[in-house]
Amino acid sequence: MAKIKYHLFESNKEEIIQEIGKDRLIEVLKKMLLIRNFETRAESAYQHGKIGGFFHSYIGQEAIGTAAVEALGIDHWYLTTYRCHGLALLHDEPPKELMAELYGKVTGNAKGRGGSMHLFSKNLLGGFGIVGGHLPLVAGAAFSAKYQGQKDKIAIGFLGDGAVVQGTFHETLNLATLWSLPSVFVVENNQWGMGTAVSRAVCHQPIAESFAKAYGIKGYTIDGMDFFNCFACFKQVLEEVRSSSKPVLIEALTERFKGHSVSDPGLYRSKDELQKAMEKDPLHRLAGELIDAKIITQEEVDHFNQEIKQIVIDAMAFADESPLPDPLTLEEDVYA
Ligand SMILES: Cc1ncc(C[n+]2csc(CCOP(=O)(O)OP(=O)(O)O)c2C)c(N)n1
Repeated sequence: MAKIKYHLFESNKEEIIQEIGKDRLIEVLKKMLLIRNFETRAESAYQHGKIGGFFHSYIGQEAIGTAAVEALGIDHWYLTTYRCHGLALLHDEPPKELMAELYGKVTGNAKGRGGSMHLFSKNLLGGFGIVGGHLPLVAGAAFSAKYQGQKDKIAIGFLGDGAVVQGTFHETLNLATLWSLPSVFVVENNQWGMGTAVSRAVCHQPIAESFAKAYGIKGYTIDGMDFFNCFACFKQVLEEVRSSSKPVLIEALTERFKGHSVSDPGLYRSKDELQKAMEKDPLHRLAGELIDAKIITQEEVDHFNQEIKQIVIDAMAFADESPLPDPLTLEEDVYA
């Protein structure tokens, strides 16, 4: 397979550090620590039989969602896949309610009815379990913002590389372009579908640079392991979408450090490949960069990590102690 030539979005780390400032950057790091701790402990709860159904970890991909929310804010419409825990935390949903949702408890984010794949918030219209199924809804959310004259508001949808080969992806990009819908589509290319390498599933790569051309829209490739590179691109794209009211397609190059889901031992990936991927850890990278820039010390990082670990442990205790939903309420809040 020929090596793919990417044109990475250009960004300047020092300028972005200045722009975001010390206090916000520490908050950003804390958010990434929260996602990492939440995922790690929730996965162990799954293995102890506390969580049923599916569980897809966002570990390795944290910089992308974190940078998007930091650059855009949470007042836009967001939609994502089943890998949705991180985005729900970034939308300030309480870790206790999110953990309780994973445990299927009545105190959960969706009263225990949605589980791991269907977390939501006021502006996060959901995690979705059907590959590519949420993409027309991104167009719908962008349409509603435009129709209601909400000039600042855009819709942003995250998808996996596997969803690029779904009809919904192409139908949505076509319509969003035709109708000038203010939307951003972020392909989180973690190199694998369920066990199929992206090169065996998608006929053209780089994904955004190739497919954006077909729709006459802008396409960018970003380093999904580099918070600063992601942030710079999302910030620019927000202005572009607002002024052009055209969709933009982004490909974020990333890696998931776990199997596709908790039940996947990932035997299709060699130990060496995984090791190389983990050397690019976005959380360690950001922490190291903030230490180098004298924004934080290693001791402070460790201290925050301990504090955040405790938040997650408390969330697990809350979920454990919460009751299961009453079966008699099963048909409440059902719209279809
Ligand atoms: C329409 C549809 N087909 C198949 C599946 C089963 N399935 C779930 S996840 C997945 C792989 C998707 O990979 P990708 O889009 O790259 O996302 P990632 O899991 O890597 O984040 C498949 C085939 C599904 N959920 N929906």
